[in-house]
Amino acid sequence: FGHGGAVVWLTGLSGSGKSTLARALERRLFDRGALVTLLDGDTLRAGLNSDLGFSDADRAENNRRLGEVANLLKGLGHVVLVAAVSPSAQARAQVRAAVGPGFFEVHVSAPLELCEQRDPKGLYAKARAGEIRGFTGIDAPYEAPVTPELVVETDKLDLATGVDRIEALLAEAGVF
Ligand code: GGZ
Repeated sequence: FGHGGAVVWLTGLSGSGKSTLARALERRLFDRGALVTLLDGDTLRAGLNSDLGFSDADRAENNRRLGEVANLLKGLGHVVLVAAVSPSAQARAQVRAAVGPGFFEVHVSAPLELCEQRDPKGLYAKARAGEIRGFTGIDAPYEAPVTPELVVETDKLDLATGVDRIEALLAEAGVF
């Protein structure tokens, strides 16, 4: 995939563990000498994507932009980790097509009930109270990947094992 570049796209519910996995994987790959960049959907909404909300169209545009930035960095040899809810299968398929070879879709999965228990930012509580509308898993859909490159079940695996699985996926593909 060019100079070792790849895009690892972490999709899953809010609270499923995408950011936690991505940060741990970033550290692991960095320590092994990879050029690695983490693009967190939530973080990039503060700047690049500050004009976007959570309608289907805005989420698709958010995911498209994340994909474009990831693809640019991939071309420079980065292993790009993207953590975004990315609930639309079609939006993810479009990113996959835009990136081409070297795209790895990882479903970071945990039961909704567990994500809701974790509720690190109190957003599920707000969604249940009707203070947030269109919250993924509550009153907006999440389309789980049908054929992702990998599923990491964060309710069953500890963090290190989840990171191991993604590292193994990349190693098998000859990325890093
Ligand atoms: C889903 C929302 C919403 C709604 C705010 N639905 O767990 P978090 O807090 O840190 O991650 C979620 C983040 C989702 O942004 P993404 O850019 O990853 O989403 S998407 O790919 O769908 O564009 C959550 C918070 O923003 N958040 N409102 N309505 N998540």
